[in-house]
Amino acid sequence: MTELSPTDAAKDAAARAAVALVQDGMRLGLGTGSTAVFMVHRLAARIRAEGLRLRCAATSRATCELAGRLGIAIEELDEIGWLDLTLDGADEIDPDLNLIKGGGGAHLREKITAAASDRMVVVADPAKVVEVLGAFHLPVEVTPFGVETTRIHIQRLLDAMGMTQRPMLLRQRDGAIFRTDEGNLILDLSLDRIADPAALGRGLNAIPGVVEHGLFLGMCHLALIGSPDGSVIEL
Ligand code: ABF
Repeated sequence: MTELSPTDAAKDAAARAAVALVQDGMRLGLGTGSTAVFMVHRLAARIRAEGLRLRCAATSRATCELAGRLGIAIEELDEIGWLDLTLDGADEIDPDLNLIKGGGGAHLREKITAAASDRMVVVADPAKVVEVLGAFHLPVEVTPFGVETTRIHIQRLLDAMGMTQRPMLLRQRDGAIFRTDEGNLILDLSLDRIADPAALGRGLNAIPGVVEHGLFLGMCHLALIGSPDGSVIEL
């Protein structure tokens, strides 16, 4: 195995600790992102070594394809119905285990999957741990229909909350407009500091055209923070 960078070693340590929570017969939600990639690899190794019998749902096409390549059978969430445990990454984790997720544009399926789970465990490197959410951009998934009016509604909400800034349409590296797995668009909010995440979440949820946002409040039961030396801190 090639030498991992300190950040990747931390991600892999968190992923290994999360996979150790998996018990034979569990119904699992598999997250998205680079830390989740380490988790899927570690899970595949355990399945091969121990013959674990699991039912797994993926939170994105990318995770579904990776799991398939590694021999993990993936089912639709609706085929499984309910999950015992979802293992996923995050962009920011605050002291109350509130999260910003969705940097990869997968937060709608991630939130549906986490909400259909008895437990949600997040895996991350130390850079994700923050005192206050907001330094990482907050993605808001919106319908293509009426996106400009939805942007106006969001701007008015932010103005009212003293967080004036212009939501930006997420684009791919080639400049094309990013589309989520559902074909929706992402408006990114660079808020720097979110003093009241619950109020912002309620405000966004009330805007027609907003499909889902990347604030995961009160959903995470445990955060596993890996270190480059292979140790893991539980939050
Ligand atoms: C996914 O993983 C996203 O919701 C989140 O933005 C991302 C974190 O990515 P990484 O693990 O690559 O830092 O769960």
